[in-house]
Amino acid sequence: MNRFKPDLTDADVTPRHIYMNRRRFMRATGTVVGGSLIAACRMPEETAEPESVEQAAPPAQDAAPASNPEPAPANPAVVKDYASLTDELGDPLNSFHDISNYNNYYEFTVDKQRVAGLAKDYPTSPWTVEVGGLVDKPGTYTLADWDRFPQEERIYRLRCVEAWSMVIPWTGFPLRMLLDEIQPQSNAKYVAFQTVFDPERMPGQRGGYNWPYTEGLRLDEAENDLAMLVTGLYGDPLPMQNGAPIRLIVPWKYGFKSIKSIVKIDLVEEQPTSLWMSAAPNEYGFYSNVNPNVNHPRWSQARERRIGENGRRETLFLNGYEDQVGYLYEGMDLKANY
Ligand SMILES: Nc1nc2c(c(=O)[nH]1)N[C@H]1C(S)=C(S)[C@@H](COP(=O)(O)O)O[C@H]1N2
Ligand SMILES: [Mo]
Repeated sequence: MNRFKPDLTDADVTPRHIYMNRRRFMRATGTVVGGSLIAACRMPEETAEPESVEQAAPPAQDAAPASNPEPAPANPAVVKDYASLTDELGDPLNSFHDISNYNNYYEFTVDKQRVAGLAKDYPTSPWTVEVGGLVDKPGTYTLADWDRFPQEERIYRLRCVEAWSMVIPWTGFPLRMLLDEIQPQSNAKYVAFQTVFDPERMPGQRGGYNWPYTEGLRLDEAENDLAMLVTGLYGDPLPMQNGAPIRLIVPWKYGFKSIKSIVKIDLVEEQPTSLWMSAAPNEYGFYSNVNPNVNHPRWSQARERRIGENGRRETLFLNGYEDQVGYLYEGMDLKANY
């Protein structure tokens, strides 16, 4: 059985294509942005590292040739210079390339660098999500239904239980908005999620685990504003490898809680058992909050490798979102409730 392994060797460092996102920007605008300014957004102590030097000098071939300008976008107002954005802690975004080519999606393969190739042709339309359980207004949601919710972009850190992390600009809406619409009944205590089950097209589902992939949140966690249903990445529709057409993002929990390609959402009374809880109950609990003080039985969670960086950085309690979600765990023993 394949289980998460700590991602701590240099052998699996993703090839960095730091400027892919910038190229997309330039393609859209036909202009070259001030690439050398971008490194200034990085934290000062990192500027001496080779990687930052590399960032300060974008490769020449990345610039659009002046003699061959590409058409301006239909709506220039929506074009963003993602390369200049940071999270609220001041750290730059990971590139679109890294975010969409280094994925955990065990339904396809356990090889993070092969997921994109295997997932890219998966049909994501039409797609329905059955929403029900202990609610007053259950329903079958189609892709068009998600457009009814006001979409916003949020930059979140994603911290995998394997001890790597990225900074990612997602598009979507708070899960709370869906919950408000379906009206949970008073005995509903948890939200249970399920990924599509399709072993013909998803080779990973032909064995190994208790498929389909399932996850769950306590209702008050699900109602927290940070919990998002996500339909986009870098301003574009979500790629399949990132969980198209709709996935959960709960940025204060280990990445595996952020279940992809959802087909079912149920309000339930009992705490749901996730795929990872059933695979290795001593290693993966229901809460799975990012916590540098509670180690995985097989490795430390104190530090992490930010994809695209050398070295390690300290892992932050609740992945740096304690101010927003700390109240959910007041008085709880987070070692016992791992
Ligand atoms: N259905 C499903 N959802 C999943 C996974 C998976 O294998 N299957 N992997 C999880 C893990 S371990 C992580 S770290 C994140 C990765 O999301 P990303 O590929 O968009 O970065 O997705 C999570 N959601
Ligand atoms: Mo993960």
